[in-house]
Amino acid sequence: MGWITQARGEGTQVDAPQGTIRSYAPATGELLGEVPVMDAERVRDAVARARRAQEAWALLPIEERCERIRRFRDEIVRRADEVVELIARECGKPKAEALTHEVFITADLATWYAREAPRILAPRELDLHLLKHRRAEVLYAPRGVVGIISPWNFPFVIPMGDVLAALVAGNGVVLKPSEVTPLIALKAKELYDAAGLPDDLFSVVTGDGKTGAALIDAGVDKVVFTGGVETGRKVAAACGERLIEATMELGGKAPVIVCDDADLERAARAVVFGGFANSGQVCIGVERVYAQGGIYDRLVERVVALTRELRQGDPLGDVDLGAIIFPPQIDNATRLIEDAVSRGAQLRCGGGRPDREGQFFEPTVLTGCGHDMAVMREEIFGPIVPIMRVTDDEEAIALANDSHLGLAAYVFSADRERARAIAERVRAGMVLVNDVVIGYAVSEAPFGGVKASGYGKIHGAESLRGMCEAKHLGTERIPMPARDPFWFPYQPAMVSGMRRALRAVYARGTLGERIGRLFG
Ligand code: TXE
Repeated sequence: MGWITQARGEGTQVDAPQGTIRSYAPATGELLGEVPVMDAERVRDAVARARRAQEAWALLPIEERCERIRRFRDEIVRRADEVVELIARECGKPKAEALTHEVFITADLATWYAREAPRILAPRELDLHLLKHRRAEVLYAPRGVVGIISPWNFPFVIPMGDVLAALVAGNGVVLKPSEVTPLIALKAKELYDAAGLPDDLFSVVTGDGKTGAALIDAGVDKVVFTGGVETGRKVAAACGERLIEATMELGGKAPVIVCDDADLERAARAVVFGGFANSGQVCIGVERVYAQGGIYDRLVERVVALTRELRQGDPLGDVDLGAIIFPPQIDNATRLIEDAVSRGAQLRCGGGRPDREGQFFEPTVLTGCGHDMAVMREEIFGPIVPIMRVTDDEEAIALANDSHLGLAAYVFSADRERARAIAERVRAGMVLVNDVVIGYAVSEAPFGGVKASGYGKIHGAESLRGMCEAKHLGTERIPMPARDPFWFPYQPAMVSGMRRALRAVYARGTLGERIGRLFG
């Protein structure tokens, strides 16, 4: 395997010729392809070409843009098997996940954006409560060129969800995929071209962090970044210096709170699925479990038993777990397990690399965990489920909120009101009751975190409007005289009239104030 790794996300390939990146299959070590590390000049050229193509694209009626996006979706659906196989090879996840978690959700996002964008981005007339002589509309104009920088763990659905939203809204797009999984982005561009969309409007620039930094520096009008918190800080700072609006989709540390009245079988299966899907490399994956005393022992027993049944192996085969995509994650998992065990955690299953070729790590369950352990505080982003016993709802909520991250959280209880009450108090961008991770597949719902998990939203109406500049267009309903009473010279009559109006309209209890409250 041709990787040496320094810090997170800065893996360097020992055997790639200068100026190129080689992509390997994490499950087999097979060389899948080689791409250039594009320099700042090539990035600037891609942005300039996108900007030229965007002028005509933005002039198309939105319904026409949506129809072109449907053709792109049709091409993705038609060649789904090809995409699924490449994701499984380059990303190492099972084909079942490549299909259901990546291709299927991308097709749904394209369909929902194409159907709803004409409504969501239509000019919106405001109902004015006071300045009745005016008319106010909100117009949604495309920003220009959107720069997208994406990670290696969902190398298709994450960038494509943002590419689709940006295109539908009338923008040009330049995508810089992760250096670990560049081929999938190039496959997406191939399908885009085959669908007959404007060539330069969407392009892919391959490379590493420097290429990503060059994209921010190339004059884009918006950045959508998905990645780790530390890299996110650098990207946010670079965007801040240039006053470029950025959507930051960063790390997660999703807690699962299992109340003692929860459906044991469903909660156990949710913990195993949420903790080990994509070998745990999921930003909204289950990263810590808080189980109340009345269910703790039975839950641990069931989670361990189900984990032992998981089939791990070649992602092209009939398996549940594939390979670890990025080598540093294996060292990270080992470190977290050793730290937890040294502080008293019990290793119940897994704990190391299975006896097989490739970058695999056994699905691992730790119990008797506590917040003094790194595994309960740091993003694992690997196949480890740490379980901690808690006393009651209050302790579970306090521990769930005791994190610098707040992307997703999950609550299991037979009592929906109880679960809802807990969910409302856990700080996260998405909280699901009696389910895990599926919220990402709700195309209508805005997705994004709080605290160090980032800011801004993808998916939903928020994503489409976020790809636009909102403009208040004010026009006159009743023409005002040339000598506007509110302009120069200020007349005493205007001032005294405003003093009377202030009291008549806003002083509590007056007729005006009551009417105001009546009509909201
Ligand atoms: O991220 P990295 P990775 C998070 C997940 C995990 C991380 C894994 O929680 O922490 O992503 O992805 C480019 N200027 N999410 O390791 O290292 C780099 O080349 C500009 C959260 O790939 O942060 C790559 O393309 N770009 C998410 C991208 O940044 C730079 C869902 C990400 O790299 C750069 C999925 C720089 N200085 C994963 N340095 C969510 N919240 O939805 C690197 N890059």
